[in-house]
Amino acid sequence: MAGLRGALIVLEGADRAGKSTQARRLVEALKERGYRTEGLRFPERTTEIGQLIGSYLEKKSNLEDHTIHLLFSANRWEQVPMIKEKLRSGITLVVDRYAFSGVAFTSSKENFDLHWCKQPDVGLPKPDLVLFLKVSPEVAATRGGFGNEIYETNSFQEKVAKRYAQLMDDKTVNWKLVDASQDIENVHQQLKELSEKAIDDAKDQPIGKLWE
Ligand code: Z5A
Ligand code: MG
Repeated sequence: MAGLRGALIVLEGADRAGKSTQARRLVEALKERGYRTEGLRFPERTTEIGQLIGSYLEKKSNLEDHTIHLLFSANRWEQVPMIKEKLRSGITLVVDRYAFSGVAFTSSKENFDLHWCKQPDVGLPKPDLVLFLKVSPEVAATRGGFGNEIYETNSFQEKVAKRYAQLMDDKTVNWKLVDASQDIENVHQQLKELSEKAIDDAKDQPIGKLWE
């Protein structure tokens, strides 16, 4: 409908929680229900900045910890004009990881605090809904082992889980926790329901600014 904007819907959660699987299914289901919907992911590895990030994650290059944090954030900011344009034209965006991943991962490193980590992402388009897929490390382990990327170790992922929990205490963000240890279809149905409500709630609201 002309004049009504789309919603910004983000999926977050631990390694192998099913974010990418669910993001794909959600985009398709929302389209079938008649919502103009597109998917995005972060990191977006195809841009010049994204290629630097990809090389770091694959351990092909080493980047200083503040530097890689800022590159992850820059990789989001470079997409902001496109994100705003799509939302304003009525397209709903389903995003696989966003600033919350950025903060949870870097702040799990030595000598980084949550406050510093949030600053580069302050003012990004604020998600209308953040779906947190919660899964225990034991259940995640049944979905295959870790890959070979830099953060894929048990000890680091445990720290990340604690940082996510701290971020979820922030009630200015519309977090919805979903039990992602259920089967794919059950999780999908819940995400679809929550998303349709968010689309309806957001359609005549201005786009917010994250952490401002
Ligand atoms: N990172 C960062 O440091 N800073 C940032 O700002 C950002 C990211 C944005 C790359 O991310 C890394 O970058 C990541 C965070 C960091 N490091 N780590 N870890 P990525 O998004 O590219 O990571 P990934 O490789 O896609 O993995 P993932 O996202 O952790 O997995 P997932 O998307 O949540 O899971 P999936 O691929 O959908 O599913 C995993 C498997 O489980 C697959 O075989 C599915 O078929 C299966 N699956 C899924 N759901 C189920 C259910 N419900 N039951 C049974 N099996 C299931
Ligand atoms: Mg994924």
